[in-house]
Amino acid sequence: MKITKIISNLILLTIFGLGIISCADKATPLSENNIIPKPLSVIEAGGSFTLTNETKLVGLGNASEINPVIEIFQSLIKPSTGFDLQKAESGESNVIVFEIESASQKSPGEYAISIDENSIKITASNGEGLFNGLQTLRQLMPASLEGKDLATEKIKIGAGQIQDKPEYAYRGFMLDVARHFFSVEDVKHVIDLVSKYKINFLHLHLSDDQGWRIEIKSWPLLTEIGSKTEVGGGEGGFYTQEQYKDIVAYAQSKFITVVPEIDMPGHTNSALAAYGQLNPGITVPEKGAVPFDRTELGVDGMATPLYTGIEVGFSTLDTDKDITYQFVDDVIRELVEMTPGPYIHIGGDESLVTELEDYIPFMEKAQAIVTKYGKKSLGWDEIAHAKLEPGAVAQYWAKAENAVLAINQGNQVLISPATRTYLDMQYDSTTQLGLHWAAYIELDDAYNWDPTELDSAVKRENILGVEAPLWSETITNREEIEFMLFPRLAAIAEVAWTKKDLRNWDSFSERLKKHTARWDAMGLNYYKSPKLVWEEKK
Ligand code: TNX
Repeated sequence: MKITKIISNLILLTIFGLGIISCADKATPLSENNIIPKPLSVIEAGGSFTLTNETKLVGLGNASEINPVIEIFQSLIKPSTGFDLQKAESGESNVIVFEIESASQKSPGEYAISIDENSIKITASNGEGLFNGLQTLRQLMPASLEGKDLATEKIKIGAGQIQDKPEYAYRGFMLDVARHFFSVEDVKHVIDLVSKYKINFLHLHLSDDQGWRIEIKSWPLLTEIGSKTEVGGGEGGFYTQEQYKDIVAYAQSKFITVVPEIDMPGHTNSALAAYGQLNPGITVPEKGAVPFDRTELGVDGMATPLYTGIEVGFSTLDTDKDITYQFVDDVIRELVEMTPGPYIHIGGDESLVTELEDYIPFMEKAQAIVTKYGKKSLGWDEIAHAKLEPGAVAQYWAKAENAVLAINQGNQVLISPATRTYLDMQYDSTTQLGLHWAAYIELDDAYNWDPTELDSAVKRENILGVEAPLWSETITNREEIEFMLFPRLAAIAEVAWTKKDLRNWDSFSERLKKHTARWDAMGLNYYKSPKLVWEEKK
């Protein structure tokens, strides 16, 4: 072979070789992102940004709002890269800028990201917007970022611009800690998971027939007696006020507002088991009734047995007695004292043994107490039979006609149709966990609907937002929570965040399929829905 030929072959090999290397290191173009929920607009540009150990983090604007978000970013990057990213006052290249604009036009939660070779800049009008931007940026980085192990992958992010803002201001998830109790650590884990999908409200269902889960200092037997069991007869549990405040603060650090629920006047057997004075004398179904030894506590003879079954609708507070309203006032007052968010949820569902003529004044008085303590009431859709206070919200779960009653009173509705958003419903008839009284809810059922299409009287402006409840009659631990949430929570989060005309199943399912690499890296126990076409894993 001639020497020139050898040289030209060597040159070709080098170019080819470099080509392979740079290919492996290439950033995914921004337009090929798999961001969930889908942003408002993504515009791709040439080039990419590379994150290194030298990348500096710059905050512009109100430091007390920005620094916590920067800290979340630092701890997100550290485990899989080993990078100890430092803050800097300013910088021209290799910087990530977190900016809260003064006099911003952006709504709360809205953000923009611009990426070029030298910098990434996230801008927002508040910390929540920056945090949302961070959750998007996280999904532009390799899946290995979600794992705990050190990965060698380079972090390259395709250049371009993202504009994004939520369709609905309230994007909620509800956890039923009454039917089965979940520890503070489990609740924090759930907060971590749902915050990745820009969920910003956590509704805690804190009381039901089977258990009272929040310490109320003025009525101590609620927890001393009422918390002692759960569905199936386990030991139950409750949050002390300190623990509840810890959950609230943790949620706040992820820009999630806690909405505490005390379900009334039905779903109250655990309270009636503690304080017989509240009981009008209706008995508990035998199946699931657990006598509680009160000899040392000397409780009123009207107290009911504890209850571990799942049948609903048999209990009610005595709506005629003054002591009942003292009870409601004390409970709401103590809840308000530890709840910075605007809403107290007062339940109101399935009060099947409360006459409507008793139910209506009860729900009106309960709302007035919430208002007196400076908060707004949320209640299940039946609450709309009562006169609603201004700003009170009805949570549509079963009956569109109740949602319409609320709207006709000038109030907004929170959308949680049991047939679409109930994460305790089985995926299909073969899935072990869950119930199916409302529907089987496969991934596409959770995705292919829109809050504005439920009833012609429920218009966009009547809707505060969307919430996905996880009732826990059949759910007992963290792995089971994960299984019922994922992938459906990702679908509902997109329904709540992304405008209807930007959403479609083909795009969602394509993105989600690739997105599951992140769940694999996290070790998440998610349901492998047959609605996604799974590629063989090598
Ligand atoms: C209905 S939804 C209920 C809950 C149950 C749930 C089970 C609602 C307001 N009430 O008490 O846990 O069904 O799916």
